[in-house]
Amino acid sequence: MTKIDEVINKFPKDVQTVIRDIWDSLPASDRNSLLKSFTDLPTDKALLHKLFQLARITTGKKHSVVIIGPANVGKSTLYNQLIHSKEDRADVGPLPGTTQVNQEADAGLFVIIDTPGTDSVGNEGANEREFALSAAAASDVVILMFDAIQGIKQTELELFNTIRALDKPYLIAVNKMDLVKQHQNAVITHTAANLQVDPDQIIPISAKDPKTLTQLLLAIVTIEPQLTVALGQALPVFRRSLAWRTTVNSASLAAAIALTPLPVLDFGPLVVTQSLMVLAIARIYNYKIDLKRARELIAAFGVGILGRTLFAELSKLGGIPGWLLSAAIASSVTAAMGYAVTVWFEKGEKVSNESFNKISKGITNYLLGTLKNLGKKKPSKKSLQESVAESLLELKIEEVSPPNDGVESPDENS
Ligand SMILES: Nc1nc2c(ncn2[C@@H]2O[C@H](COP(=O)(O)OP(=O)(O)OP(=O)(O)O)[C@@H](O)[C@H]2O)c(=O)[nH]1
Ligand SMILES: [Mg+2]
Repeated sequence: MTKIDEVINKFPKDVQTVIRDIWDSLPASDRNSLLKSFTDLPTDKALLHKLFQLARITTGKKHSVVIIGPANVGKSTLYNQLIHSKEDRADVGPLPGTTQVNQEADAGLFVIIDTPGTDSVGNEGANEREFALSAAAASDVVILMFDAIQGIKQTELELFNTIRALDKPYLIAVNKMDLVKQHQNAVITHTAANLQVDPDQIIPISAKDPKTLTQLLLAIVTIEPQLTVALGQALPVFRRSLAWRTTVNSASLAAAIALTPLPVLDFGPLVVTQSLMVLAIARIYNYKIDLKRARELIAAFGVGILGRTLFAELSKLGGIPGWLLSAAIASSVTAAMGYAVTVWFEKGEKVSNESFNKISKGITNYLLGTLKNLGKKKPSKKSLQESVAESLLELKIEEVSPPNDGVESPDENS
């Protein structure tokens, strides 16, 4: 344990306990393999922190998401969409005040909490408000819900300010958008103006219709990456986009790692990043694999060799700064890896090595194109990471690799 203590002690005091918790919750076999890789981990704290965040995805630590808002806005309806077991269903009704106490239920790896409306009157109303606000104070993420028709009045504004003062991640959802049809944009603009936030911060939903919840769920993932896995398990229709987001996070981290001038591509931190990505995607698809298996999968695609070949090939062309080349390659092979394991877990098909090489090369070229605007000078890790993430989120894999191209069945070559 000495080595891990050394690593943990590098962090600010207040995050040390969190990291210790995560570490302690990892199975012993994973701890041992990770410990081996720590020998050549970067000493950069931000990168380490990011790695631990990814590691957290692979552990079972439960987070809580609370839904809070005025009475009758549709909180319990949304809650019912997210819970795992029908037995936990909340009562929904047309009259305000249907929910009178907090209720919580399992939604995969995270817990979702439904609360009473915060704007009922009288002693009972005050109690209900208290229940709701204390749940918000105790949870990891707050979904603040308003009603498209009711809009934002003084009480809604006060509630918003109270939640904002908690200083924790929150999302603003406006529900019942189905009722305002052609006025949707106006509702969003008005709500944003009344709350004095950017219209992008307003997430329109119709809690009755699960198809309208993608943006909300992806927003939760963005503020709490640890919840990715949980959402994937709870709601299979979102698995592919969650897996891609996990891939993008890992691939942009890989780019930042590759900025450090070290023998490119198969040194510890990159492999750790890729392994954690594979574990996270496996968890999204409800497969339980260990770190050893994740590494075998990565090795099966020949990621290290491919990276070196690409590097040698592209540096011959000249004109591309070394840092840019290694960042683009580290990132693209990681992204291709994420794509390939997603196909594997989703369809049970192994992308052929030929096709994998083509995809990696395609993404490398794509990134070399989009990252040009960073200039010739080596950027900071943070801005590189952001640019890579932004580019990859816009990437359509089919554009760098034709669909149904070179897919083998898993038993031919596994
Ligand atoms: N049209 C429409 N109606 C909805 C939607 N979501 C919920 N409702 C309706 O709104 C009413 C209130 O829904 P609930 O989920 O009980 O609302 P709540 O916020 O939990 O209400 P309280 O528990 O009283 O605070 C019900 O009649 C729901 O069917 C939606 O997306 N569109
Ligand atoms: Mg309710």
